[in-house]
Amino acid sequence: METKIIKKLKKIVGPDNLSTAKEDLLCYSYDGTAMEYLPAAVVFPGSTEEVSAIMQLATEELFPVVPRGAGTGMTGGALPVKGGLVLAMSRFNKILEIDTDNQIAVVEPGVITGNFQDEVKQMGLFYPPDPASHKFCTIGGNVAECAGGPSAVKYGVTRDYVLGLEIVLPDGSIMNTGVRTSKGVVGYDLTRLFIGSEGTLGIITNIVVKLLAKPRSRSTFLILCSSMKQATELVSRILATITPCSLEYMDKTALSLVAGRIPFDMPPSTQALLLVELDGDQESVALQSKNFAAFLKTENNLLDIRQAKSDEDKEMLWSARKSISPASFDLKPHKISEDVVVPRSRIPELVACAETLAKEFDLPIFTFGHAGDGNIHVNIMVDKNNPIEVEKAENAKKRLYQKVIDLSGTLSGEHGVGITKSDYLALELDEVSISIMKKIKTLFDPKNILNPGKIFPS
Ligand code: 2HG
Ligand code: ZN
Repeated sequence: METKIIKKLKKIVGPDNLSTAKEDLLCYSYDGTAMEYLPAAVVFPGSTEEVSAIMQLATEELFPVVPRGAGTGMTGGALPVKGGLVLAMSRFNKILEIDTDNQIAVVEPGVITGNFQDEVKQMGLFYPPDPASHKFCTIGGNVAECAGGPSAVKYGVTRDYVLGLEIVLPDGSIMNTGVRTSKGVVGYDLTRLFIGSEGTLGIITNIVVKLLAKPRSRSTFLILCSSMKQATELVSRILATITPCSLEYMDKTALSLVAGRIPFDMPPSTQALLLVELDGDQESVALQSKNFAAFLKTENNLLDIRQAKSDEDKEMLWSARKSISPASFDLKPHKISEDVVVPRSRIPELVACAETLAKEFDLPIFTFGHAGDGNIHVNIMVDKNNPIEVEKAENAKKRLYQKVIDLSGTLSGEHGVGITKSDYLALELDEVSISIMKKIKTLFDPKNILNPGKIFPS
């Protein structure tokens, strides 16, 4: 990047809020995919006006700008694949307002999701979207990717909680979308267009979210199963009986990665398990738990059922569940992490396919995730320094994608397209949809300066 541009950027944000030092750039060169692309500079704007001035400069000088939250994304959304400027939103870290009467909050995009959840909880409120990385990821990143998590089965995903956005467009103009009310249908829904747009259309600088009343009680069960088939076939029957707030699945490998964190003993014959949580007020949770236990009694051949007796046990169970992703690197140094979704009744076919692929390609491939949504993480473990393994893993991924489409599923439930799925866009979307999406991108970003190289095949 030319020195004159660096000088102009420093003038906008102040000299302390920009770096071109290699040791700083390295920290902004990777994300949850473990791929690396070095930017030319990283900038830390402190206000919407500064973001706007940066984008005006980028439009004049035509350099790529890549917005970044905490870099926990799993498809390369925050990677500067074409170099240029990383726009780190870490100074946008304030919760600006929590309006308890109207159950809304206004937050800056760099706020850590888990911190925000804790803050509203203290006021008796609840912000449900709970990606496994909630302790490190940011709300801005969650909006950009439309993140979900275990509670999506009852409460939905980030999209269902965002009421309005302040956005800086690639030409520097500032746009406010949506409402601060619980309803609003004036004009096209530009808010939703930006949710899940992976930082390709504009830079989110302010977010209005809706909140719920905090559920007062929860009850957590582990259902131990003798096969993947047994566990996954149970999913639809559970959902026909109760509405849990979470219904998670782990195969035997996922379980073995975190078994040490689970506060119960489990028979060695456990091949898969379901983690089911019910929430609500005390009376309703007691009733739901009673009905659920009665339902489980009618299920033959379950290995066993455990119910968490204390809050500590519940925390440990969730910590075990949320540790599967980082613990997966015990198996191999890298992974292809998938977040495919199929209709719930087709999960048994999906996990069987993953098992077949593991055998056929002789790679560790395991499955876990948000079974209540049909959203299963298929992790293909690989050593990227071994080209034969990489080729096998890519072929396994291709076969998996085809199976998902054949099962009427979708390639991504929560991690987005980024660069890891862009070559497969046409497998799921028809030509007309892709062409309309490209036109939308061109409308907002005619010079292709904002997060170039994402979503669409290059
Ligand atoms: C989870 O649900 C995350 O734990 C990460 O979405 C999934 O590592 C993964 O594949
Ligand atoms: Zn997930």
